Amino acid sequence: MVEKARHEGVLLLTLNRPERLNALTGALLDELYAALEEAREDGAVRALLLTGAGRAFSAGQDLGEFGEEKPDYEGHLRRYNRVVRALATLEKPVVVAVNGAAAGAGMSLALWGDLRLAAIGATFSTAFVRIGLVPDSGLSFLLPRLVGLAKAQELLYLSPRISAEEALALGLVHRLVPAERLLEEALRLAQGLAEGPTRALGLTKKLLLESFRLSLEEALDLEAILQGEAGRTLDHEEGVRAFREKRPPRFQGR
Ligand code: LHQ
Repeated sequence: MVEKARHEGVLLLTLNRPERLNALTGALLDELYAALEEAREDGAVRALLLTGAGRAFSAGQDLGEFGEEKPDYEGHLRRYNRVVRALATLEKPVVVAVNGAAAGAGMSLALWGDLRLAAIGATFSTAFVRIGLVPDSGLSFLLPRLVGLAKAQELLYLSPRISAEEALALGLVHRLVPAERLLEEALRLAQGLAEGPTRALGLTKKLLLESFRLSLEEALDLEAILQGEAGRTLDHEEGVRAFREKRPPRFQGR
């Protein structure tokens, strides 16, 4: 259900239930979580790429998973939340390639990518209110921060299905790519990041996330601490050496 492939320093994860538009089940979420934890532990993985198989990225929660049973959504959301925490706190760059429809929690997951590409023809819908639910998987946190409160209100209250072009204009994605070149472009981007100064990239990601809850004073202090850490890496030494020698750096992720 989650296909894993290695491309040098990139771990490519593909949501692979194309017959159900990669709708999310507890089992799929658990597999995704395990793969993310593996990526965290494995020093050879220096960037992650997440995409979907078939014509959708993900239709969100599999609405058929619970059958007639009254589900315990609060309990079920723990499985979503640990995936979201794993993506948000993975100190390695995450590229998301949105290959088709991203709806509900599928949209939330897509937005947790640090750099997001979409195929021309991909669509985004928050979907939650359409079925009488509230946004989850961090969407209520992330959406106003990405697009501002006014747009977040529109996307959440009215749940329009928006095009890749609109998503680009809103800043939901960073780049659009013709569908047939999406994976290739996303891999190229992820490979470039995997050859980058992994600690500096990971710590930058941490600073951005922390910035949402810190005062200016606290943010300045945290920058100083993490700059101390980045300054002690071999990659920083190499970056400065390469600059002086007027050549491209060869970062090792250490
Ligand atoms: C589906 C689904 C689906 C099952 C399409 N499940 N079959 C977290 C935890 C706790 C509580 C609940 O919520 C959450 C988070 C959430 O994610 S809630 C939001 C759940 N997702 C949705 O409400 C989205 C529903 N789907 C759609 O809006 C559309 O299907 C999208 C925009 C994804 C794709 O549209 P189309 O390309 O026009 O495809 P389609 O609508 O014709 O769907 C194709 C098939 O896939 C169809 O089945 P069928 O047997 O008729 O061919 C759909 O029923 C099925 N499908 N989404 N989430």
